[in-house]
Amino acid sequence: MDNPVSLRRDGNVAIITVDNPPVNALRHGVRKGLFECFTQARDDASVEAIVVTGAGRTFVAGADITEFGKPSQPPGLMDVISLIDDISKPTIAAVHGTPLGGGLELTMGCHFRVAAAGTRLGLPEIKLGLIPGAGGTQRLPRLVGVEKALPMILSGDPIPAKDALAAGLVDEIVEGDLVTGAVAFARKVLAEKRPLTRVKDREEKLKNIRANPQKFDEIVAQHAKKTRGLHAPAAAIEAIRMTLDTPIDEAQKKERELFLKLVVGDQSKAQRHIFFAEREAAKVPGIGKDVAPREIKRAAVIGAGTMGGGISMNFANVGIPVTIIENDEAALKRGMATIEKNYQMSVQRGSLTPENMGKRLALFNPTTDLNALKDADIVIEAVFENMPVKKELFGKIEKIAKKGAVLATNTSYLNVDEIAQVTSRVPDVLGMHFFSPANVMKLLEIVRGKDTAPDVLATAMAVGRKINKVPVVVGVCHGFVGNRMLSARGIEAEKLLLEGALPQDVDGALTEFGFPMGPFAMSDLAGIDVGWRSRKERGVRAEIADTLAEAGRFGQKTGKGFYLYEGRSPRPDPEVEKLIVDASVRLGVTRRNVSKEEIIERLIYPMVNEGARILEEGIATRPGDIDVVWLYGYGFPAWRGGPMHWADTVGLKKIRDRLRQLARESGDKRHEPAALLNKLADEGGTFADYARQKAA
Ligand code: 3H9
Repeated sequence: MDNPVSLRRDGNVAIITVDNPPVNALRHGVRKGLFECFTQARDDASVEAIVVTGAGRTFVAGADITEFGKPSQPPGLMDVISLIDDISKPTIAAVHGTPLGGGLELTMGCHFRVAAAGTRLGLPEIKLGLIPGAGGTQRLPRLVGVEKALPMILSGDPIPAKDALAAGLVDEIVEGDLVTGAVAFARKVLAEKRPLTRVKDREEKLKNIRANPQKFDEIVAQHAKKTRGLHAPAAAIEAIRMTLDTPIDEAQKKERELFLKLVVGDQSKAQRHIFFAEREAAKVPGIGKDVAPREIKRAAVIGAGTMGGGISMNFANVGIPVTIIENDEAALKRGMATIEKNYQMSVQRGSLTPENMGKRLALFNPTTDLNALKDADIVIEAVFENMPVKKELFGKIEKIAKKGAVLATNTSYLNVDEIAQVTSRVPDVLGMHFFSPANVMKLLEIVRGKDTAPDVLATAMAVGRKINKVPVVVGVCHGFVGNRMLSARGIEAEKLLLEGALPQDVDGALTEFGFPMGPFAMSDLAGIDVGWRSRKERGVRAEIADTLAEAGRFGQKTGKGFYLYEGRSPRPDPEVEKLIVDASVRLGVTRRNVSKEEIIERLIYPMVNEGARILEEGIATRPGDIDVVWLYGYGFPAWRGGPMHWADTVGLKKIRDRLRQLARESGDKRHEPAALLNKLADEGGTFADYARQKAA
């Protein structure tokens, strides 16, 4: 029997418990159960107060996201809240874990809120391309004021219970058993005959802003930063603005309309896709819950350069001691100085206390002695990207590392199986590919070797989560998922320059699309010399990038690359334009106007094609995994859902046909559509269909 909400009694107090694992989401059965239980408690004359709480790890964490886009079944959450609103007995929400979204809205329908210590409360709808749709935009400002509510709603970030108490969002923090504390609180309210003011009637915290409505725009200006191209933040601001002058019932209706418009929109669909894709990516075929990860108490990172330094910071940040190893003292010193500087910057920004900086630095063991890795449970190699160098190093590592240690390489392109082969413990070896800056970027590609042991893979996944990364398992191939697709994009970007576009045209089209930066600005940031060296090794040439590198224009670090730099901001350079035009002439290419639309098609369709090949070859498990890689590793806009989801919205037939045309016109075989893309295009299918069929 579907009975996710129950009612029990503690004397004169009714206790309503939501029990809908894992996060007590408000699916239809829960809303119905809440409606029935509140009605029953309201109508029972022997009940004098009502407590609502959640079983398991959290109070209600929001609406059930899987129900969005399906026909809604009454009662809606707003019906439940309206019912509670009209109850004249004290109603108390007793919350723990993460009361979020609709869950927090439910609590704001009650007269009072008590929270367990450690609770985090928030309205994260914005992260799903939505706004709170059950009164949140009206009630939160009434409880905490617009100054606090607006940033909470626009960021979607939850706040800890003690801040919620200080702000007036909760009335008491309960130490010890939550429900016992809530019942005691209810009795106190009854004994003291506290007035039962509904949240919807509280106007106190709005008085100030209503008297100075121009302050609203000042608050908006402080917080509405990264909203370019996004619909939800604008809607949230519009809804919150109504607290200034619109009666709450009318404002809630309008809020609902805004919510419903967003829910059917492409942006929210894309962001919901990412929410689930990220969680799916954590599930690795063949690695069930029965595969226990190995215990990781100490880490060692070899290489104190930009990557090694960033990687080791991740460990220290979560309290894991890390040995960082370099060849010589000078390089080690430089590496440690950079790490210290990075922490210092966090202290200056206020995101880290000097005390915690000290604690983190104390976890580092910098050394030039490779033998120091002998105590590490995980060893991550982050040295120069060169196969012979890595092989030689792994030969040494395996002689020193303790039995059972996970041996990882941070290679971004090389064959992990080949590296593993030089050791006598192939199953312990895998790739852990971090993205620069490694202490900031969320993505972690975990490269599963042909013979990597299941528990080694499970360990890498667990470590990834522990150090706050989004781990995605990928297979062995040149560049794995992210860089392999990036290279497809890079080749086209170069071609576009030769055909008529300038770096600022290409980068401009991509930033307008939603990327934080385009390929040429990115190249300047990473250093043009990096790709140049690797191409030289492989005997390939990128005409323009290589000409720039040969002229000593390495990008930001030399003040010149595809752009000119004063500080970090790029400026188009007439010299580069001349160099590009000369290259076109030299190669006999007639320059023409290249439209923004063509730039997007030429850059992203080949990525989609490469993504389809990656799926065919089993390098990625699901299209959603590829989307997660591109979102967290390369800044693909979340509201477009990643390249594969975006391709579905464009239409796979359209993409396939355009790729065919490109292949014909350019003679470039890489544009020939992948078999999977052809099949789906012929069937009128999508990558989402493919994912569903594969999962079934
Ligand atoms: C909303 O409330 C709109 C209202 O304003 C208006 C309504 C009218 N629904 O993340 P985890 C699943 S919008 C359905 O791994 P954690 C999740 O997919 C909603 N499913 O755990 C996963 O499934 P699986 C506002 C959900 O401990 C499992 O639960 N609320 C939902 O790391 C465990 O999740 C939010 O946006 C959901 N709402 O983190 C909160 N939430 O095991 C979204 C989770 O099959 N949720 N699942 O892969 C979260 O932020 C995190 O899940 C949470 C727990 C912090 C709660």
